[in-house]
Amino acid sequence: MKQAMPVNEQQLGPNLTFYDLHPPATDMLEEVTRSLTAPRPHLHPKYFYDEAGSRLFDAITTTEEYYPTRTEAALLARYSSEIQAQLGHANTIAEPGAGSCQKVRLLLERWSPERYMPLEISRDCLLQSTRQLSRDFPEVQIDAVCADYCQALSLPADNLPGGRVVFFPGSTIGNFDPAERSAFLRGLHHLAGPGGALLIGADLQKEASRLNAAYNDAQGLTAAFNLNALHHLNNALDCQFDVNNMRHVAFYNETAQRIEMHLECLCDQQLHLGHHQITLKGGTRIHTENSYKFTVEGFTRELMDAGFRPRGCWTDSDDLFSLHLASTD
Ligand code: AVJ
Repeated sequence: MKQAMPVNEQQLGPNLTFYDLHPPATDMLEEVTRSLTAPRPHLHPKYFYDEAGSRLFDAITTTEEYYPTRTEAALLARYSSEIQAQLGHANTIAEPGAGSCQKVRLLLERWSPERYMPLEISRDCLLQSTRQLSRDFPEVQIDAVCADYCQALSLPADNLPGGRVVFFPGSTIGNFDPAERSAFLRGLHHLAGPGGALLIGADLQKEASRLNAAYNDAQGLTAAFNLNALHHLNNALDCQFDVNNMRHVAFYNETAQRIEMHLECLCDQQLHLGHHQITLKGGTRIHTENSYKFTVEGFTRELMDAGFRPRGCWTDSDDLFSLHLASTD
């Protein structure tokens, strides 16, 4: 196993410990330059989530068209005890990419685990959300881990008792391409450890019209969310995107079974990337996100291929969304 780097451990409250795994600062300029000058220009979906972007995402989840968040929340509320019964003793809930730690509250209330371990790359976001959480749940020990969860899936797991439940809601798994997905699911298997389990949300395939509407809401919030990635780059790198001359494009690619989001240049765009200037021709599309849609059978198969044993699957009456429970052994 990889040798853990020195962990800065801080006691921030009676039930709140902060482990700083020093996620390496990525060179944003270098990464963005490489992806915008690639044969197919693209941007990683993480660039959506600056402060404004996180707020826009929250707003999207309240629109009529965007069904995943509320459907998953209803499934969790309805089946939490059934899921818990399948789990045996869930001593620890671990959540990669926990963000504001909102969704887990229902599980903390109903399952009363001993420990909650959010992993989150944004130090500020993690500190803020776990400070509040530790007050609201004084009986839960919170081990907040500041880490890039893609790199840290093997980390402070070692000294914790078995029976970790990894919680990965929201169909975030849909952002990964098939090959990345299988590697990532194996990482989650490792994080859950012996005697552990995975509770994961997966958005389901359905009529294209419904999917297209969910990513083209009438209020234009998804468009604003997509375009906000450019504001984020302008603010962070001063690359001078003319955002008013960029257009949100989102559609269901039925062959690949994914929503694709792009940003299309309505005219030539002169960009400043450090010392370099690049031009994106009018009509160029920057690919900003894939959101894969699954079948229950297909996703169950992927879980098995990653070494999990499926323990249960719950869907809503319209088969919009699925929650999967799988154990590591
Ligand atoms: C957070 C990745 C699950 O794919 O539906 C929402 C992001 N993008 N609207 C999704 C998103 C546009 C969302 N995930």
